[in-house]
Amino acid sequence: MEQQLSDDIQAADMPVDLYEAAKTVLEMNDAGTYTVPAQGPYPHQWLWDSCFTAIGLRHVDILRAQTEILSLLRGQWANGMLPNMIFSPARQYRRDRDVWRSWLSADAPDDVQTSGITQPPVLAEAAVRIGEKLNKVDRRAWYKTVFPAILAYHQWLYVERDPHSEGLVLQIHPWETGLDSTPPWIHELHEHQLPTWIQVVHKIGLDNIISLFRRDIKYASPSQRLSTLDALGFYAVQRRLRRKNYDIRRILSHTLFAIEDVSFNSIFIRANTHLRDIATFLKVDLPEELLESMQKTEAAFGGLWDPYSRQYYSREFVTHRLLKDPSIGTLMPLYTGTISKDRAQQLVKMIEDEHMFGTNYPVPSVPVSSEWFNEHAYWQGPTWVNMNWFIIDGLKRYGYTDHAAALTESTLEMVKNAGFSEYFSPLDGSPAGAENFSWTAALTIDLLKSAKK
Ligand code: 2M8
Repeated sequence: MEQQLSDDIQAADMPVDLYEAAKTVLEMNDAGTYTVPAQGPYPHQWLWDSCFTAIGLRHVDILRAQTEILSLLRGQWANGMLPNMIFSPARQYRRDRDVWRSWLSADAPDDVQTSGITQPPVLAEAAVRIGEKLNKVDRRAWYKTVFPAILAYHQWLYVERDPHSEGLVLQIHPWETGLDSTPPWIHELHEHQLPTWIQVVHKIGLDNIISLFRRDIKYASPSQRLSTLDALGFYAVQRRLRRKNYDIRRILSHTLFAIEDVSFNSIFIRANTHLRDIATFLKVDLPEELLESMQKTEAAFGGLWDPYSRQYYSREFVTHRLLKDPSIGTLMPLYTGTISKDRAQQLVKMIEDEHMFGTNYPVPSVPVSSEWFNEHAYWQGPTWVNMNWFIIDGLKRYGYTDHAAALTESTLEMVKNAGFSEYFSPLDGSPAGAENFSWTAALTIDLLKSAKK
């Protein structure tokens, strides 16, 4: 009650138009028990999108925020996996469901159709953020409801995605990182995973015809999306996973395309901390084996640091080779809260550097000095509000409150000027991608609320 009152007072001081406009976007994208990322290009439920949406919605309607999370759990597989997409059952999306054929795996749920891969584990963060808004009795009930699912999910990540018990978890498709076209992954895709048929299609210029069938470029300029060559590459990886019935042993038995992504693992470390906190609150013990794995992850994470360039990178699972195409992933360890103060300071220096991430509207998804940088090209340059949200949270926890406040302000200004776009140019803040994007709206609400704290 007390918390609710103080939030109401804060809401009174907010730029009402931005807050109200953000609420309207979420209402517009509300599909009943979940929120679609955007009308048109994204008609299904996505894993980390719903988590971000719930983080914003908790300020508006806590019950609806809880429903958003619970509707995600209906997609959980029997082995604990949470899929990155739960498909709309509408007739017109049959092709999307058929591409994945989740029914090929005995672990997939019977009543909903899903993808066969996951996305960054933001679920524990969303659960805790909702928990913060509840009184102790309601929080206990809430945690009791979601704890088994989060526990099963984290255990699955260790069992299937850390097969050698080395500590870091691997990803098997760029979509699992949420940063689809991020340079290190695209580089690897071209190195290991472009079958000859795709190269032939590209050579004879058939990609133009294939583009006609792409839903995403009906809603955004092709220059702001994945190239058709890369989209075909993604499709080839997905088809291979499907051929193996999403069985991880069969998938990993013959592949060089498995990466321990720095951004995913950063989010996982933070999520483990949240899971431990939830267990403490509920006074339940986490399995010893899981606690050991969590410790191992924090220790192994140091292996992603390159002392020469003083940056973090993702690495190949098989060879442990660091993938040194620079990207926003290098900053995500700030969000873990477990790296040293010295390393955090190195990362903050890069955020300040105008030749790297210190643009007019930070934080670019690729540093401006990189040959990959392109201000409007999907995950190869633009600023994304969800990434800023992670970085702001990390900056605060490492004591960089002024940096966090400045980044909050520039993010809100960008949204206020350009609307709730999917992403933005880090140079002039101009909008790109889909319009009326849910996580941009939801996290705007959260930033508006948190800016006062
Ligand atoms: C984008 O990814 C999907 C596939 O999962 C796509 O390209 O169609 C990414 O930006 C991802 O992070 C996001 O969750 C999804 C929906 O917003 O779109």
